Amino acid sequence: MSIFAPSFQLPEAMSASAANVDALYSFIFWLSVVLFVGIMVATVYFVWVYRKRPGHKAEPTGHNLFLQIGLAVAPIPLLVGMFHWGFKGYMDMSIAPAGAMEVRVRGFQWGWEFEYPGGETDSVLHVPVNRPVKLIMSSSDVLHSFYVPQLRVKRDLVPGMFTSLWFQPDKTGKMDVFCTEYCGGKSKDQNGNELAPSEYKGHWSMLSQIVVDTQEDFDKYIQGKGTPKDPVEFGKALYTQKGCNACHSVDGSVGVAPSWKGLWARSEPMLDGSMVTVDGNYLRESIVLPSAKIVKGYGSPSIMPSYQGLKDKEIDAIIEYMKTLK
Ligand code: HEC
Ligand SMILES: [Cu+2]
Repeated sequence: MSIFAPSFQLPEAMSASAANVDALYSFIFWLSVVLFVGIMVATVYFVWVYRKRPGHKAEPTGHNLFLQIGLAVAPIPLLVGMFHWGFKGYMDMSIAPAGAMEVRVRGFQWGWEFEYPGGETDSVLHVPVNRPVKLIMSSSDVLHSFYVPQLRVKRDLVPGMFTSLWFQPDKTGKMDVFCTEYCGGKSKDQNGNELAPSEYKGHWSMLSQIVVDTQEDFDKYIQGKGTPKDPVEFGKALYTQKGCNACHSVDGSVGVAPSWKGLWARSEPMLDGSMVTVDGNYLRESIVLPSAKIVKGYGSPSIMPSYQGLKDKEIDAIIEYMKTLK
């Protein structure tokens, strides 16, 4: 490990794009070191050379146009270059490649739940090495932030919407997952009794791990989880259990509320004249905050009650069920 490598300050890089983040980071770091040292040495030198002493009289040096313009213009290509490098890296890290394995991440006070494409869940995330993984994240309560230093990635989980992140681990091993958005804590139990300090829970205990397996070990791990509950079946059950069927049909007939048939991905006019294309974020908002966007023709305020009490998992299942109603 060289002191020129950023791993001298940061933990081991475990993904392909981490190398680029590190290269840019080192470049900016060492550029700052060179400039800092250069400016300090020059300052000390000038302070010494032009110090006040008997027999010397200060003479104003006047204005140097060449120096002034030069110093203003010289940093521009450097700064534009740094911006370009950073922006390109940011875009590469924002857009997941097609065929990435999609994992649902749910943050809550105080922990993480990961759900694999087959519906299996766990509190730690296992991923196969050398395959892109896309995380689709939501929060059940307050702001959280998913941070994995070894991957050099971080993104907020915002209540009421989905955010996403992707990475491609390039070595097997373990990484730490932190929450980097202060999300509260508690020192009392449900009955208001003071807990022992070792029992305190909060932001600091919102820790997890990513375990990068070989494809073979990953397949074994998934098989070991058994057959999970099918989210579509679960969503279908919730449709009646939660009483959505009192207003919404699934066969296309429209009563007091729009039918769920053909809802996914359709474009709809809203009361305020805007058009909305139905996606996960819109559905989530329509369920949790029905009056945020009201479908045209169904009156204002919306007669739909807010379902803030639904768990993230239930909302996801309902959305999965809606997608099947073509
Ligand atoms: C009391 C009647 C009622 C119940 C019960 C109800 N809704 Fe609604 N819902 C409405 C009405 C009216 C609208 C259209 C106005 C609006 O956008 O809020 C609507 C709109 C929606 C939309 C947006 C539809 C679109 O076409 O864009 C979704 C999604 C939705 N409801 C989901 C649900 C879910 C999930 C449940 C059950 C957990 C539920 N609703 C229960 C009345 C209801
Ligand atoms: Cu948190």
